[in-house]
Amino acid sequence: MDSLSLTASSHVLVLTGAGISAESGVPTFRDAGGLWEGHDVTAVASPEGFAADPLLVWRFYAQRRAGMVGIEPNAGHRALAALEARLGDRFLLVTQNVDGLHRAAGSERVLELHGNLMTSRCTACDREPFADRTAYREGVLPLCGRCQARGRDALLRPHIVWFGEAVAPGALAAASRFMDAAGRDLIFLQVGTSALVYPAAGLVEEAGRRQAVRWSVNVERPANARHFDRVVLGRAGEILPELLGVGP
Ligand code: BV8
Repeated sequence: MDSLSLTASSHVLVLTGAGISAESGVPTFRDAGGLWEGHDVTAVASPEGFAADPLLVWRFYAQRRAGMVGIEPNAGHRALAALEARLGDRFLLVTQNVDGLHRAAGSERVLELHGNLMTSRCTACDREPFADRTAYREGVLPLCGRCQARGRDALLRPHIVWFGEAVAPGALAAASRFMDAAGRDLIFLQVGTSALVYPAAGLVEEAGRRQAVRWSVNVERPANARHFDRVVLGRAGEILPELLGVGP
């Protein structure tokens, strides 16, 4: 079985997608039975869709919040947390996932590129995004309490990056700084993503420009497979513990 063969100066940058949460029971987006099935993506994951039908969008995200009850991290999440514990600031995890499972597994050096499912923000005032696990009832349009106190009705929205919206500010810059600091000791590991969404799917190319060793772990070949040195096919929860040398 492969292993990343880490040295005392290896820096590991990881990008994860929905596939790493699949073994925890969280549906992916584009697999059979996935989240996008039966949904027009732009209707539920774009600012235009939210403006046109906020009830539909809140139903989509409320269902996903409700679906997270009882969901636990799996061996794949735990393996990445164990590697971070070993490497410290020579490890950085960028995730496209909004499910919070990396932090639940103990990862701390996590950049949530596409936001967080259990966080809401106001569409009008400058209130900071806030933790919100409420799976709003069907037909309820959540309003901002602070705006209401000022006599205004303003919608809350999920603190999620939708298509056409900029990803989490500073996240890509932080990933680039990490790659700069790694120099020739950079290993890039992509796990559980179809690699169809940018700018996340472009990270491997930036790593390649820095002569990184690039690994992909995925059930199927990702769309950007050509950019990788090693494409390991399989389930993240089974492969990562051994690949990262952290055991089950
Ligand atoms: C932006 C909402 C600009 C969150 C999502 C080039 C550069 C920049 C942008 C673009 C570009 N080209 C096109 C664009 C526009 C667009 C884009 O990429 N479109 C694509 C579809 C062509 N990008 C954007 O709009 C981004 N914004 O760039 O804005 C800008 C700049 C400045 C100012 C203003 C604007 C925003 C992208 C974020 C969009 N939000 N969803 C949510 O609801 O969760 S994207 C959505 O797809 C999710 O966030 C998800 O994270 C993401 C990727 O999906 P995956 O995670 O890969 O999941 P998927 O189901 O596809 O695949 C799962 C994989 O796992 C499969 O391969 C499967 O085989 C595998 N698997 C399954 N089980 C396992 C497994 N692998 C291992 N083990 C298992 N057990």
